[in-house]
Amino acid sequence: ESSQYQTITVDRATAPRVALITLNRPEALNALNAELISELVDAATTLDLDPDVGAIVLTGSDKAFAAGADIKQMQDMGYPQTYTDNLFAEADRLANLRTPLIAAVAGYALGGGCELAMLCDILIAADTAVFGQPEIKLGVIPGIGGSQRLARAVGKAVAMDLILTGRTMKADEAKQTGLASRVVPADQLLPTALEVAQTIGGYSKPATWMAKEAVNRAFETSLTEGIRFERRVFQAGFATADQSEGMAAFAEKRPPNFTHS
Ligand code: CO8
Repeated sequence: ESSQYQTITVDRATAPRVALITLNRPEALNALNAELISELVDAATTLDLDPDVGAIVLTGSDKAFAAGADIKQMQDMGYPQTYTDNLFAEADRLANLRTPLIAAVAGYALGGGCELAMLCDILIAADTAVFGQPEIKLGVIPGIGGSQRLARAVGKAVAMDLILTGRTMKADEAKQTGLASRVVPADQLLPTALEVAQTIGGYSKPATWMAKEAVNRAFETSLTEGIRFERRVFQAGFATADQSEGMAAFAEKRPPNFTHS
């Protein structure tokens, strides 16, 4: 299945209802070029429509999740080309997937690499992870949502500090500031991320999609509107077979048999 791609691999056999996407441009520390973004969007949007996929893990190598957008590909570009190509706008489609997406980050997650990790719903870091938005050192600024998502994830002071100085932060600071939800030893990164994905994939698919949609709403609207939205989606959950099954299973003291419907 993964053979159709040059810059990523896709593995469906790691755990039930889980898909693993691995960035695979080792010669450039997984720097994001147009081809990689296209392939990643193609793979992820295909998996998003697959009824047998309940969660997607996105990872890189031990050395780098991704060391940024591909600087060599960008260096000779001018404004007309970045504008008409809408450089990296395709990546926004990853944020619109409905399937939960888990970033498993080891090594460098810099610039576009950090932004790609922040596009995901859950970020799990190896103790080797290094995060940063060093674009300022190249004379530019983040361009795949970094200024917005980092500020929402860690707050204004830390986001300004990272984006204006270009300094990096290690896994422990990422955990402490709320960018990462967990930090694990490097050899536990993939097992942990796959286990999290398998757990999510085992729950009712409509429920996990609704939960993700509701949390994301918190970043798009007022508290009152967000709560109103949550209540409607919560109530809609009572139209699913999985709600009847989940609650019956609890009452009958047995594991639920979700049909993802
Ligand atoms: N782009 C292209 N090639 C890269 C990149 C990159 N971002 N990062 C590393 N590489 C390449 C290196 O050039 C090198 O290639 P070669 O072997 O041919 O010389 C190879 O990967 C290995 O890298 P290093 O030899 O540098 O490895 P080190 O272990 O010495 O250093 C670092 C690792 C510290 C990660 C270093 O590679 C580095 O600083 N990389 C650049 C990090 C960076 O600045 N990232 C931000 C990029 S800008 C960005 O992401 C903007 C996003 C939004 C753009 C929107 C535009 C409109």
